[in-house]
Amino acid sequence: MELERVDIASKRTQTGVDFLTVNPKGNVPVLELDDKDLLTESPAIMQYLADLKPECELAPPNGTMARYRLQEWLGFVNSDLHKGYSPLFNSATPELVRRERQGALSRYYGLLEKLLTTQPWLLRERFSVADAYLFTVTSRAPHAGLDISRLPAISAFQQRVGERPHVRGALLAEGLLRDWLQEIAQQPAPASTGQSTPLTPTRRFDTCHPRVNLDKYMHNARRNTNSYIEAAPWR
Ligand SMILES: N[C@@H](CCC(=O)N[C@@H](CS)C(=O)NCC(=O)O)C(=O)O
Repeated sequence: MELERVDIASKRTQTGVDFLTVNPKGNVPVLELDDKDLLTESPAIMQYLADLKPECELAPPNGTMARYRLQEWLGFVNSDLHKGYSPLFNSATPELVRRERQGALSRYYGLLEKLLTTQPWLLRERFSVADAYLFTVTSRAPHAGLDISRLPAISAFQQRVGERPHVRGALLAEGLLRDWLQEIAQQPAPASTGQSTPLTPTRRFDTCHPRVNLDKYMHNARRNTNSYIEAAPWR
């Protein structure tokens, strides 16, 4: 899988392409398939990727009630949370609108706080792409004037997702864990045991404060996600 970054403001990709010729809607993410077909809209992209690797169980099988539950959550995270944040990152947004948006998001997070006090994941015992999506949008909270540190279940959820090796791998691949890597590099080398040392950090990193905003990137992926996963050093 290749990644191509997009500057949202200028609508230019890192290779100089006018992004509006790729996605006339002007939004990231976009998934480009081997046959050059393009898929847009986060919930569709996430389900497509999950279905490419059903053995990873990141989405319940199509046609089951659990799959509709997943779509219910993806719809909520997409239209109520994700798009709820958008005006908070626009300097032209009037203060009244900003406060209204923050209020709506706080109310939604209050509901999620209650839910995540009784179950670890949105689909109860099963981690899914909806959790990954919730994690990503919630990482923006501190940058949008929302204090989620007073919500212990949400904070624990962020930590739980952020500690998953493949989530770390994805953040690393996106260049979002620079500070964490510097921290690791400054630690004394572990005594040699003759075995290779797994890339397992001993410290918690703060997933709520990404140094780079994920939204600046267009995810321009090839159908063969194997190469991306297999080349990853964190496996
Ligand atoms: N409905 C789209 C919305 C995605 C979206 O809003 N992306 C934002 C970044 S988080 C974007 O590209 N905004 C373009 C802009 O602000 O001009 C989806 O779910 O993929």
